[in-house]
Amino acid sequence: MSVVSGFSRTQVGIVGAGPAGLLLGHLLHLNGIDSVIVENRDREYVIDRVRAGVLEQGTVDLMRAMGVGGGLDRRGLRHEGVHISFGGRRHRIDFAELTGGKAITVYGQNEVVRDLIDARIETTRPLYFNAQDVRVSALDSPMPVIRFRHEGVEHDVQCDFIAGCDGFHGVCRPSIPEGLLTIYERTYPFGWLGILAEAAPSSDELVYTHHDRGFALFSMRSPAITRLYLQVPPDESIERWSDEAIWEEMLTRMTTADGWKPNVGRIVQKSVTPMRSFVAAPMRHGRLFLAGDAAHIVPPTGAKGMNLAASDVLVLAHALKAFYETASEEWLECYSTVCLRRVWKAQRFSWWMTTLLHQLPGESRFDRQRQLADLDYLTNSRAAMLSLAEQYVGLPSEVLFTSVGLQPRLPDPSPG
Ligand code: RFL
Ligand code: PHB
Repeated sequence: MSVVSGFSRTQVGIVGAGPAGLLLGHLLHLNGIDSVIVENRDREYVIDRVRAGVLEQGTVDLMRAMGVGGGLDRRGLRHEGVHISFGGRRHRIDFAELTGGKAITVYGQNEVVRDLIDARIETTRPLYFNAQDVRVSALDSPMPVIRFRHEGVEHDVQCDFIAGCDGFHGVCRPSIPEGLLTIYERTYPFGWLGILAEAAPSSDELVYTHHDRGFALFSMRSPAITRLYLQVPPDESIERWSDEAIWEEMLTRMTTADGWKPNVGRIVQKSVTPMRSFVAAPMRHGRLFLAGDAAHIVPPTGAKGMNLAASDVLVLAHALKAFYETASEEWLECYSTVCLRRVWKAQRFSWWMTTLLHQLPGESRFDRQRQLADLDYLTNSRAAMLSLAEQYVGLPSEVLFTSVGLQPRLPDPSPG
């Protein structure tokens, strides 16, 4: 039986403690803005979920400037390039040389979320895990409300604004009245089978492989853990894949003519993910602002999802800060427009990487030769390599760090 605990009040109610919600909460904290974060899963589940691994240069710079980059600086792996493999040969694209020193950092989303939860707890601002029956209402009034049950107690949080950071399957987007959102969607006729293996990475950088049997991706999480993906049918059952079958297929697709291949080790996690492109626009209804996967999904081939979540909340934090400091709603009004410019460029890039590298069922001989010509052009033209590099490391931010009171910081030099 639950009891009513009454009402509480906050400036910004945040639904979801993934990267978007936690980063937003901390940006607001650094600007003296109060928030309550409400998450429907438990802390371990949120941290253990295996997902993204690649952080753009701008996401790394943002976390560092926010004072939450310590783990990233100690355990993140800076990569100054990436390999594109096709026809049995690897071709390196040198990000640092092409973009004036920019790079990506491989640091698991688990670690990002763990670091942000620690930072939130240190602020002593409220963060509820395991919240049940989370609902949002009065979205187009000046005081929207988040309701939920926590440890048997009903909570009613009155907010100035609500940030819907509750991912693709959350409650915020479906709470917007029907007909107000335009949905843009594309599903792909394949998915990714992903594994984590106890094996030292055999390459210092990621390898994206185009192969007649389908796409494969070599990545990593640490000097002892390799992360690998295989293109599979979209509804593939993971039970159909024994560990031996996974390794055989990985090695068949990834081994190159010079003998490079991933190291084999014990598989400690495996799952299948469907692939879709999705945008809901506008990313705002009244006083509800959607951010991250709640508003858009990209196929993971461009490694953009978590990075887009970070750029959305940087724009949102800036808009909220401007509102509280000057009562101006100008930035809140253009939040969706500003975010969607970046979102659509990331959508285009992720779609392009996906269609460049995967086997498309039913493709014609013409399509196949065009794909190979695209790969040949990409790996031999400086202009094409630069285009990939500048998008992969991340296009410039829409909002300056200084506009949310942050100063750029150098990496933390302290060892391990
Ligand atoms: P999240 O991470 O889904 O967090 C949403 C949170 O909201 C909670 N929630 C609710 N809370 C309260 N009430 C409700 N009713 C709720 N419903 C849901 C959820 O439990 C969760 O904690 O969304 P957010 O914060 O927008 O972050 C987005 C990223 O998680 C996502 O875009 C990335 O993981 C995508 N992605 C990648 N992104 C990158 O930038 N680089 C990568 O290398 C990369 N690789 C990947 C990826 C995603 C993958 N999968 C599994 C989809 C690789 C893969 C395989
Ligand atoms: C990962 O390391 O999980 C990863 C890397 C690159 C991608 C997607 C996922 O494009």
